[in-house]
Formats: sequence, C-alpha cells, structure tokens
Amino acid sequence: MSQVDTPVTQVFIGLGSNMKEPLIQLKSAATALRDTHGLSNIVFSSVYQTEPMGPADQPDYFNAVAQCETTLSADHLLDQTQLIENRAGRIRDRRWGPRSLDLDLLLYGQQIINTFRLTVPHAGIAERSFVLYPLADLAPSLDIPGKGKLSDLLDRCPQRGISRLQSSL
Ligand code: A4P
Ligand code: MG
Repeated sequence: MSQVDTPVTQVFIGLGSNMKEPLIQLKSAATALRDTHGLSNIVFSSVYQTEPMGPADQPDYFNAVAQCETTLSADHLLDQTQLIENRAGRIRDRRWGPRSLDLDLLLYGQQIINTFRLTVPHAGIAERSFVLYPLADLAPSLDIPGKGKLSDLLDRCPQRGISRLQSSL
C-alpha cells in the first residue's frame, strides 16, 4: 500500500545514541533516513557529544538533528523511524536509559499533534540543549508551535554539557 499520503511537509527529526558505537549508529541512521521512501532533501546538523539527561550512570550521548521534506503522514513517519530504531537493536527498558538509537519526531511542519502515539512538537523540545543547538544549526529563525522562537528558547538554555564534534553525517 502507498505511504505517500499528504502534501509536502518540512519535518525535523532528533537522532540520539549512547551505545554500540554511537557515531556509527548515527551514520547508519542517516543512511536509513536518506533511503526512506517519502523523505527527501535531507540535511543534517553537526553532531554533538552531550552529557546524559536522566540517569547519570550511562555514557555520554551523540546527538544530531535531521531536517527534511516528507509526503508521509506524521503517523507513517513514526512507523518508519521506529522501524529504523528496531533495526538498530533498540531495546526499551529503563526510561531515559541508554539506547543504541533514538529517533524523535521533533516538528512536523507547524502542526500541533496530541494523540496516543505522538506528541508534536516533541514534549522536551523547549528545554533540551542537545535538541535546540543542533536545530539552530539548521534553522536559526525557526518558530516552534506553542513554544516560541528558537532564538528565545536558546537564550534560556545555556550551551552546557554539550560539545560540537568535527564529524558529519
Ligand atoms: N512518542 C510520542 N511523541 C513522540 C515523538 N514526537 N517522537 C511516543 C517519537 N516518539 C513519540 O518512545 C516512547 C513512545 O513515545 C513511542 O512509542 C511513541 O509512540 P521511546 O523512543 O520508545 O522511548 P524513550 O525515547 O525512552 O522515551 P522518551 O520519554 O521519549 O525519551 P526521550 O525524550 O526520547 O529522551 N540525554 C542526552 N544527552 N541525549 C539524548 O538524546 N535521550 C533521552 C531519551 C534521555 N537522555 C538523553 C537523550
Ligand atoms: Mg524517543
């Protein structure tokens, strides 16, 4: 069945990993996103090494953000990102615990979505430095529905505990 079911929408997807060679995990995820039918014009932020939010007894994360256009509905896009997470051997146990790959749908156009499967903009988007700084690499003048201007959110979110790496995806 075709998954091409909506007009073109600009989306942002957060990538995170702190297990099983995180940089390789992010590179594989980038390839998988580039190969996903219904996603196009993908660009990636810099990669950041970030201190863990949540339990401290876990390794640093590597984080990045992808910007792309999609013809998939938000639900079908989540199906695709969860498939990519599962292929990376993602095991869901501890909340905010270590993970081989986490793909979060940060923004889906200017839509606000609240369903049993999806909260968009992503619930933590406004407070997380490991999301806001990569987002600013891609779209510094972004407006986040219900949250305000990205530049204002950055003013309230110090660049503490995250460092930009030389690697690109
Ligand atoms: N879900 C709802 N909204 C969304 C969305 N916008 N994008 C639902 C993706 N999924 C969404 O997700 C649980 C359920 O959330 C999904 O089934 C989906 O229907 P999950 O990926 O299985 O679980 P999770 O990721 O452990 O939970 P959660 O609360 O989403 O965690 P976060 O917010 O992803 O945070 N520290 C650093 N430095 N960097 C990180 O990337 N990530 C986390 C996880 C913790 N600490 C971190 C980082
Ligand atoms: Mg998640």
